[in-house]
Amino acid sequence: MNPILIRAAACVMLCSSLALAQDTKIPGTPVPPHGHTAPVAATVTEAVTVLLGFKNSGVTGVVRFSQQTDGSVKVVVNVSGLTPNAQHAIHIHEFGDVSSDDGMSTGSHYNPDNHPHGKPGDEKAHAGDFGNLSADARGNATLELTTTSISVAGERNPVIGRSIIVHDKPDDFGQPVGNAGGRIAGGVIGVAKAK
Ligand SMILES: [Cu+2]
Ligand SMILES: [Zn+2]
Repeated sequence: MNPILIRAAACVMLCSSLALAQDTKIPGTPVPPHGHTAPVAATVTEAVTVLLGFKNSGVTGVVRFSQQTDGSVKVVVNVSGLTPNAQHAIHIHEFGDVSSDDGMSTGSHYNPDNHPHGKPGDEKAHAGDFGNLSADARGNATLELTTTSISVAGERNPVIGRSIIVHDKPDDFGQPVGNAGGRIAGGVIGVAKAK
């Protein structure tokens, strides 16, 4: 079925349910305007991920995404509980499903452009390739990057509803997914309050 027909069908269903709602309204209750509004996601410009450890790894963190007016996205990562003085791969994974305790239910790297694995700034890389976190002597790491490979919730590779995964080992940028070992923390990318 073509997308326009699907939208038309959805409109018919929505409009008829609104008509029903109007028929049965309590007298004096305001009726919402009967029109089309922009999808909620289009208005979302901030997102957040709370990272929790898999298998009691003790790794926790927060990742914040801010849609910039030039179309890029600023990403700020703060993670603790990592192996001190070590590098840990960090990626956006394709599914926002962190239900398995090994993180495997989040699938592979978020790759809507069907590119090979790479690192931030590469001409062709997975949209979710964020490279590595560098943990300090206390096991804390911060990372800031600005990327045009994604949008928060726009047309270009939206990340809302996907997930962030932190790995046990460094990303060596080898194919197909960087040889980064197990998944030690993860979280879903959710809608955050607008600034
Ligand atoms: Cu990964
Ligand atoms: Zn990748």
